[in-house]
Amino acid sequence: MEISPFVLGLPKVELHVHIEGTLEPELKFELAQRNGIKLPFDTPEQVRASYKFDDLTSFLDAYYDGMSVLQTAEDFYALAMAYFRKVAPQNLRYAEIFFDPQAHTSRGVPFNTVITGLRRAQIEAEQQLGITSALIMCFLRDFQPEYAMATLLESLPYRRWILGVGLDSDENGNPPSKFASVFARAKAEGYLLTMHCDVDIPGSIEHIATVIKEIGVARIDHGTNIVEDPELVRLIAERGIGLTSCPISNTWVSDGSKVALIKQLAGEGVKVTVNSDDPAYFGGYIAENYQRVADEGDVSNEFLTQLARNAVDISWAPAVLKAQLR
Ligand code: ES4
Ligand code: ZN
Repeated sequence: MEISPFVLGLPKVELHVHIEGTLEPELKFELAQRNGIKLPFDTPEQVRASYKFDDLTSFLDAYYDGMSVLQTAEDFYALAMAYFRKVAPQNLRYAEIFFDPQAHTSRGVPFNTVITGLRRAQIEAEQQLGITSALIMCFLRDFQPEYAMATLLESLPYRRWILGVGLDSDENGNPPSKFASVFARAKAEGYLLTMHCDVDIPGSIEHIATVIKEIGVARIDHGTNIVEDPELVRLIAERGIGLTSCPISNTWVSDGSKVALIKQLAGEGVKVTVNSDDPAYFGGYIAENYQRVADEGDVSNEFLTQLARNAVDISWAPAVLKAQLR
């Protein structure tokens, strides 16, 4: 994909990227070698060729399998540093980055290992690349809420390094209501709240209503099918609850890019944003996702600027930083 000079130069904010989803095949091989792990592929090209997803399940299988190479704090540092180096030339200024601690603690990698590695990369990226970032801890919704609660309690000593909490993984059969008490506790502990509401899944619109009216989230990850309920659209526009849409990701795990819905929602006053989700798996970082909107949506540069501005507005950056990002 050709990135236009305008898209490349646009100062960007990323609000929906899973750090584990930035693991490129080359780094996967390097870490496997370092840790003495045998991968079921011979080359990074073979790994990349295997990334052909028909749905969320086929993606999540590859995503969780790939994480086996992440063992030490050094590995998590390398993962995050590679991400920052990749997006620095795309003029990424600020990122709120998801991480999935349970995808690691469930296979015996301590929480402390994960977060100290990521944290070191964040500090270095700020000093060396001028990218400020924050972490959002995601709970895996296909595990029991008790495990999410235990993870929440385990995170408390690292409270100052974590801005908020989210909910990801397979939403089918795992509605937001299942995690209401975990999110209530997270809120009481001072965490900001967001949740994935995937598009094109059964019950999605009810899930969106729950996260807005009962959980009280500040943002919704994906959620563009909120258009099905104009009353909810009005509500989020009024409250400034933003959406973090991921066009290229949506082409792989849902029914299309949702660029038309991004345009519609922006037109209705919703703070909708463009993000990358799992760029190493879906083949597009932040700039490629903006370019996808530009190419498919036939939109003006002013519109793209508005999307970037929306991301600053709905970000959880401190006011001083927000002012700089604008
Ligand atoms: C994810 Cl695309 C997607 N959907 C749900 N959970 C996820 N975690 C990482 N990528
Ligand atoms: Zn996501």
